[in-house]
Amino acid sequence: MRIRNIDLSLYLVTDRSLSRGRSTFEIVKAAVQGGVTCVQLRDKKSSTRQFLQEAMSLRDFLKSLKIPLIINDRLDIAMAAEADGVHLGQDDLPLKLARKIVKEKMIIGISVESVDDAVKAQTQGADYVSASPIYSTPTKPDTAPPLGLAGLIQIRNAVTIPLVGIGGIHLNTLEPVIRHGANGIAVVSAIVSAVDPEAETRKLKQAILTIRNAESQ
Ligand code: TZP
Ligand code: MG
Repeated sequence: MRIRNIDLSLYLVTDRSLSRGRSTFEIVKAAVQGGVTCVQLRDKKSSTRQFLQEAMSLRDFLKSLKIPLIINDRLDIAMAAEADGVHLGQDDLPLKLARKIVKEKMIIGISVESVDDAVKAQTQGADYVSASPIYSTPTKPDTAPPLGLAGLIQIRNAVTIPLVGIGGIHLNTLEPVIRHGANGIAVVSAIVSAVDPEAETRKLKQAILTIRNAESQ
């Protein structure tokens, strides 16, 4: 069932190949202890069955904690696992069709690489957009050119739905992303490749809260 008012403050995107031999479940558990507010299962390598299995065990774990589970790319797996949502890229199942299938029962997030993408996503009923990538990142070499902070600001000014930044965001680069209006940051390597994912998550979360507190003074 869809969790309303999704908190995107610190959004973990998983990647087993960058997890230093640790399982995705182990990383998610540590990240939850550290304070992530949303988890996306992203798996480009597993079979459908393995992907589904992982989605189901994460769903069982996260449900009791009321942390939303979003499935990357695969609406079928999101539905079968009864996840909270699906995250679609510009080359995945079109948002309009995904919305037609799930109606209002599921969160749909969209990766956007331009103002036009963002406006279209909002018009077609996306629940949030991720501006992608903010900075270039070795985690995903095949991205569009980085938006930078200038691109992020343009997207922020163009849409009212929640927005996260993704790509090259870690402890030393997150501040301007939050200051320029992102509702949160989505990270892969900052958490999954950390020597201590729980401690790193805690630092990221604290940094976000500190920036927000300073802004509300
Ligand atoms: N989409 C755009 S950039 C990216 C994805 C999945 C990877 C972000 O990884 P990192 O390690 O946080 O830079
Ligand atoms: Mg995709």
